[in-house]
Amino acid sequence: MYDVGIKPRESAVIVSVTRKGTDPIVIQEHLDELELLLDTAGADVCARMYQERVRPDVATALGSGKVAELKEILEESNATMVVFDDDLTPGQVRNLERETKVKVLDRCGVILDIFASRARSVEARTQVELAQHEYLLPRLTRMWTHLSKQYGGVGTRGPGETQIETDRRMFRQRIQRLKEKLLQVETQRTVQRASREGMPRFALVGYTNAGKSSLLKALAQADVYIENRLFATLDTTVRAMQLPDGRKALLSDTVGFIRKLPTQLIASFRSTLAETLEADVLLHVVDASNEAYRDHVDVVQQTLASLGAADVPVIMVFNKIDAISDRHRLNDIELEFPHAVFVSALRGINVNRLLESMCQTYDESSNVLTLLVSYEDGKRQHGIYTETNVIARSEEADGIRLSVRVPSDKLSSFKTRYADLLHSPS
Ligand SMILES: Nc1nc2c(ncn2[C@@H]2O[C@H](COP(=O)(O)OP(=O)(O)OP(=O)(O)O)[C@@H](O)[C@H]2O)c(=O)[nH]1
Ligand SMILES: [Mg+2]
Repeated sequence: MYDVGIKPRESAVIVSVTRKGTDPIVIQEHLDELELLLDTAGADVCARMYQERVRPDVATALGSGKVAELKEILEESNATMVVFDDDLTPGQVRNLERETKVKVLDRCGVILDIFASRARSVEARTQVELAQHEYLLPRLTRMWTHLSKQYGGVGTRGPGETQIETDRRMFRQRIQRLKEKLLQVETQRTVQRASREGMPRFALVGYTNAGKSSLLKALAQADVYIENRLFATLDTTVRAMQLPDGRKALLSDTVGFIRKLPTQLIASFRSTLAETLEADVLLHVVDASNEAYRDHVDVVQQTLASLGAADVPVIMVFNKIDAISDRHRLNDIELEFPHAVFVSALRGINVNRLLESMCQTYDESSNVLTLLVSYEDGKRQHGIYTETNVIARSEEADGIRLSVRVPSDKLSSFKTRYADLLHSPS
């Protein structure tokens, strides 16, 4: 895979260009998060700066005065790169690099770097590599200038246009091949998925580091990777678990979301996410101890909507309540989210209450039908058992009465095919 640019324990200056009138607290929160991202990528932050502008400068994002200030900061520090919290155009990166003589990255570049170093499974690696190629394609000039700097020393000119054209062609071919490879993996997954049908399915979603994997561990007693870093999880994990009434269910844990998650990443992770989002109920996990929890909730809701999952029933789960000392904070959240469940995955607080809520939400949200099938019709009995979740069965004079739960996406087709057996619940 390509290295977007960060070497372990480099030092960076971070920059934010914001619209006029942005709340300074919000700016600092965003820069805090960028600092955390850089820490995860392996770099330290030695200085931060921001500028409010009506709109970012077309050539250098920052105004010329601020660029001069940035150069001074760079001279006085040992920083080897500048990282912008905002998306930069390839042109802005080039101009800024020429001015500052250090590497210039944007937030997307950093997130891609983290994903690249953390992806483990073949699928995640392919997805990340695809996203990187899509991101780098318009920026190839810059990358090659980097390479020539790295290998040819400062001052060497970038490669000629012919070289860049050849590389662009190579990138396009590679993108094509990666897309084909992903399609193959997806087909395999559809086959695996079919064998899991019928069980209630829950999916953990939420901002990165909210505690999704910790909840998977608490709910399904699964041994999963948990770390106080962003994007600890990149591969989707599905675990079987037991609901309080004894039913078996499936619970999945997947990659977390973040503000400005690169569109290239959302696009290439779409199929993994789509599988997760086909769940009957989503558990939206929020780190209630984070000052910016409200923004996190918005980001996750927007991301879910952009993935077409806005209509899936959701349980709001506010996690890390053990780490909140301010009782008012909890009261505020309770007022705004009256149906939310407050838990601590780490301490096991209220896990049982969450399990109850999962049962209840699933039952309320799913579609229960009653069917009467004749004793002789073994074929259709078999069909019903494979396609639905049978909740109750009673043998009666005129046939077998079955109460079944049908996944929402299959409901209308199921009703059409079994119309003659449908019975109003008695
Ligand atoms: N105090 C406290 N810390 C928690 C709790 N739940 C999780 N954590 C910590 O929060 C950090 C992140 O937990 P994870 O479970 O890895 O979070 P995640 O949502 O899976 O994060 P990503 O996979 O990186 O998106 C870890 O250091 C956990 O130990 C909790 O209830 N209380
Ligand atoms: Mg995780």
